[in-house]
Parts: sequence; C-alpha cells; structure tokens
Amino acid sequence: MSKPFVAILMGSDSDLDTMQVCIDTLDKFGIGREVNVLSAHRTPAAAHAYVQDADQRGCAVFIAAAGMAAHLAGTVAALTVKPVIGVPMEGGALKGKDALLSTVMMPGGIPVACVAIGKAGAKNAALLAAQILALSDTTLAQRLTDDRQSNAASVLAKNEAIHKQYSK
Ligand code: RP5
Repeated sequence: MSKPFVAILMGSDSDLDTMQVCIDTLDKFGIGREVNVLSAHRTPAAAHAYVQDADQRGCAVFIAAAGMAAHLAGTVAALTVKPVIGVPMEGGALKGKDALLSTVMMPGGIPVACVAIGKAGAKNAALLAAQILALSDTTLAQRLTDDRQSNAASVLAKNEAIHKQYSK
C-alpha cells in the first residue's frame, strides 16, 4: 500500500506565498505532500479529476486554499470522504472575510474543517493534517507533542526575558 500523503490545492499561484508555511510545516514533520494550483471556478474539470485520482492513490487529507468566493474546499469535500481542511485566503476587497464565510458555511452533509484566514490558517491546516495522520502513527504523534512542548518553552523563555527587562 502506498504511503498516505496530503494533497494541497490552491485556487491561484497568487496563494502560494501564504501557503508556503503550510508546505514547510508538512515538510518539517516529514509528511508527503502534493501541491497543485487548481480552481473550482477556473479549472473545474481538472480539479475534479485530480481529487478523484489523489483519493484513489492514497491521499489521506486534502487542504484547499482559496480566496474571494472560495468554493474550492467545498468542491473537494463534495468529491471525497477524506478529511478536507479549508484555508481562506486574505485578499480582495473584503480582506478574506468573503473567503472565510464561503469556506466555513458548508451545508450539512459535506463537512469542511475551516481554519483561520491567511498564514495562521495555512500553518494550522498543516498541523491539523499532521494530527489526523498521527492518529495511526505514534512516531508522528510524538513529534507533534515534542514540537508543542518546544514552542511552549520558547514562549516561556521570551516571557522571562521581557519580564526581566520591563519589570521594576
Ligand atoms: C481565488 O481568487 C484564488 O484562490 C485567489 O485567492 C483569488 C485571486 O486569484 P488571482 O486573480 O490572483 O489569480 O480563486
């Protein structure tokens, strides 16, 4: 059986700058990934074909990033029963609020796990995908636990430095 991987789809190459942190975070945990620019509106047939093919090849989690009228995550979710994480892009006249609502307000029956707008969401999408994969991978689960502890230690170190510098 092929190793499970994460499929990242983004609606435009203009989303890549935001989604780079998602790619980097998956790489940090050694998670296989495929990255695609495919749009629910501009390339619907190619998006449809890719999702069905990736699903059959062992994709474990789909991450779909799109801005404006962001229908990509919902479109992917309609085509698979694998978990789909939607990342609303921070752009356009409404600064991502349009994408947030388009991604999160799915009708009952077709779930999308929607994360935050922009880079925080892109990072969390990768971490959430890793947590899903870690349900059946104890090594990955331990790496996620270690990473969480190391992040907490770094915040506490910053607290100590700032506390010393600014407290009288
Ligand atoms: C969405 O429209 C894309 O995901 C992107 O966030 C936004 C703008 O796309 P471009 O006009 O920059 O290609 O479909």
